[in-house]
Amino acid sequence: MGINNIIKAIRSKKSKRFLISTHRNMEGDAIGSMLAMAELLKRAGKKVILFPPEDMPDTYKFLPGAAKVKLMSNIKDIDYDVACLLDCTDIERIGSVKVGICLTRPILNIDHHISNTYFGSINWVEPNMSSSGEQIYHLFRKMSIPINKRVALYIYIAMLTDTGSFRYSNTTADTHRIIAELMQYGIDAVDIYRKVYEGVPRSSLTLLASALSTLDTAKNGEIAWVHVSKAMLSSHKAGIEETQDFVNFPRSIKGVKIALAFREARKGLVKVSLRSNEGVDVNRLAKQFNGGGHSSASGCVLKGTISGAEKIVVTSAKKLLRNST
Ligand SMILES: [Mn+2]
Repeated sequence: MGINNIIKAIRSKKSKRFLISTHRNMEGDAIGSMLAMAELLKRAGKKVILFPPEDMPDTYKFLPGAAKVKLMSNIKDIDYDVACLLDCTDIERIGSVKVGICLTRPILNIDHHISNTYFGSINWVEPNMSSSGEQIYHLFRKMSIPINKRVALYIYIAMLTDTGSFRYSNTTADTHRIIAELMQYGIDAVDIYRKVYEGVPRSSLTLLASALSTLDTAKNGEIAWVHVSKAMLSSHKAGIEETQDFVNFPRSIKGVKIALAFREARKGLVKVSLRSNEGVDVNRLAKQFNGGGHSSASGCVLKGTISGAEKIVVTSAKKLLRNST
């Protein structure tokens, strides 16, 4: 089992210094898992080097220990024994900090994406778990390291955000059991919800209004999508990170099986978010375009224009629905 091999690697006397990293565009799971893993390793008597692919996003700066999540200035020549990569489908997802990872040293790959490429020297992949944070919870329990309020908060944030506040299909009975347990450490769910999801800039809402006006559908309303162009971003003075959840709006329409959001990251590069209802496997769709993720939530990147990307992905989405009914 993956978890046992991970524990063995952590306990090994030869492994003293651990480097921890995660994917770019860090969200709640990436950040929560990284901080929780750092606590676990420290309490197991290890030295920890936090090695994030970017600076801490503003939303999560309220977390204790947030100040330590900073992109290092010299990402090369980092001295460590074992690298621990969290919530990453493949090693490319850590972005430019990859140059700091020495491929001859062990890599622990802890992830919950079905599309994981098993890039590590030790791989622990749990597609049935809600989040990498949930995996770290099991590490604490299995290693008999007590959880405290701070760790409970990190894991709570990871599970809250990756399940879309316990709405997505990765929300299981185990998810709720673990959350109930974490709340006993004094988690203030109302306060966290407000900090993570609200307090959005005005620009996010005006941009959303404009994105919603691009709503289009196909196949009798079973496929629905919106887009955000570079021009829309600049006219609302908004950043692309403010559009991460936009795909949930077409997804919420009655009868929609596949929802898409096309976001122009820069000229000639379109990020596509794919979501599904009723068990449709959009990971298969994302894979056709060298992307991946989970069966009900995936992503891919296409070169070209937004309208070009819409045409080709919607055509494939229609085919997927035709073949799955
Ligand atoms: Mn995750």
